[in-house]
Amino acid sequence: MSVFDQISPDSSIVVLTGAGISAESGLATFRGADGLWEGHRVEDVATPEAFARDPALVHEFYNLRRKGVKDVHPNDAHKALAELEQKWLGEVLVVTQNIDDLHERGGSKNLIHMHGEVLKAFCANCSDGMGDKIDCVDDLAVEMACENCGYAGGLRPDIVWFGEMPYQMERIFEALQNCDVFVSIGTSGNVYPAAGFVREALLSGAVTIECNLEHSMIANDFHEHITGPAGETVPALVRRLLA
Ligand code: BJW
Repeated sequence: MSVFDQISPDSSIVVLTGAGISAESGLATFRGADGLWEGHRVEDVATPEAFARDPALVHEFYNLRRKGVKDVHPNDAHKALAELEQKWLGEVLVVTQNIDDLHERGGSKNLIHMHGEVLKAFCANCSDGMGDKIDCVDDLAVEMACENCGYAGGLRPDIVWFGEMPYQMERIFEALQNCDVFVSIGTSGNVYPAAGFVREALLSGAVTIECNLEHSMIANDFHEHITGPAGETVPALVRRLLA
């Protein structure tokens, strides 16, 4: 019996996405051959300590990423997930680790950006990052003053760095505890808590499916592996679920 025979058409689906889903849109992944930025590992730039030590370098990293996002478009995998959300009888929640806006532009509505959004910012001097965010389409710089408190140097991209708490964890864990199907797309399973979501879904009795170019670090936790580029495998998976 295939795992697909166990999925009823009104079941709850949680989809976790990572950098691999945006790769075919032209955005680099973190840990592939092209995963370094100017010789820095993401772990050395994406931390509050790195921002305190060299804010100009961290701003440069995210200014380039912001420019990159504006030049790319959602691919067939993003669009297929939006179609699934529209047509599926049960709930479909997409939890993305990505800071780009390709899921929203692809049409997804029930979406959580657990690691933040590069097109938003907040002032660390007058906000804890949980409240109102500022739209941020242009470059950020150290000398820019916050419009709210007037302090220069506090503005930072709305990114969850290593050591910081990802967003909406309560809502995510509640969804995992109630899900029937967990699908992981284009993520290597290196970074927690996202890498632990599949275990949580297994505890709920969910069917777990991994779509990736290769088996991830946490591949053993999946009932089904669909190997290949997300732009092909995700539309095929959605067609199969909707059939
Ligand atoms: C394709 C494809 C194609 C390619 N089609 N597939 C020791 C043990 C356990 C945990 C820790 C530990 N020490 C520290 C920690 C915690 C730490 C952590 O996990 N560190 C690890 C390095 C070990 N985590 C944190 O600090 C997090 N916060 C936290 O834990 O708070 C406490 C807490 C406690 C309890 C509950 C809840 C919270 C915060 C993590 C923040 C991560 N931030 C980053 C950078 C910011 C965003 C940005 O700049 O963009 O987020 S790191 C970076 O990695 C980014 C990504 O979202 C994240 C995941 O990467 P992803 O998406 O998996 O990309 P890759 O490149 O790794 O993989 C791509 C995959 O796609 C590959 O598998 C390819 O094969 C595949 N692929 N092309 C299909 N076409």
